[in-house]
Amino acid sequence: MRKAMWTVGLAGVLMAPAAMAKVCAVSIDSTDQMTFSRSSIAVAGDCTEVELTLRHTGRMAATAMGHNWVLTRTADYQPVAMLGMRGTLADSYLPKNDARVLAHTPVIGGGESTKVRFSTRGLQKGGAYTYFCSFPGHFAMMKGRFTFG
Ligand SMILES: [Cu+2]
Repeated sequence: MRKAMWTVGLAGVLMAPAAMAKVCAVSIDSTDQMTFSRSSIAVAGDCTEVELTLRHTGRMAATAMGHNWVLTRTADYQPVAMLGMRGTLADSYLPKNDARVLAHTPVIGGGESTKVRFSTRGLQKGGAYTYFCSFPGHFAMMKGRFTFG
């Protein structure tokens, strides 16, 4: 009897973190016209993780009109994008191991889709964030405001 009660109690404790986790799905499209389908993404403050899906609805190859989705603080967006221009396709046109890159997908071409899942733990509620495409030359047109909370 005592053992059975202990088991029930432990199960309750183990389930608690799972009950609090909330994965919020967001999606955005990108095109052969060098555009994103939306200019802002808002994630609710109770989301513990974000699962972002990026689709490329065009037909052009990743080497010619590749797109990715990169999240940084708004203050970091231009410096990171500038460094990305010197990067390679294999590195998703991003500086390696740069903590300013909060989340990113790989670069995809027309007809492809990709996902990135990231924790909101490092995000500040009400902070200023920008998402953009780091393919060289795209960041000025392909960007948007990301808000959390
Ligand atoms: Cu792009």
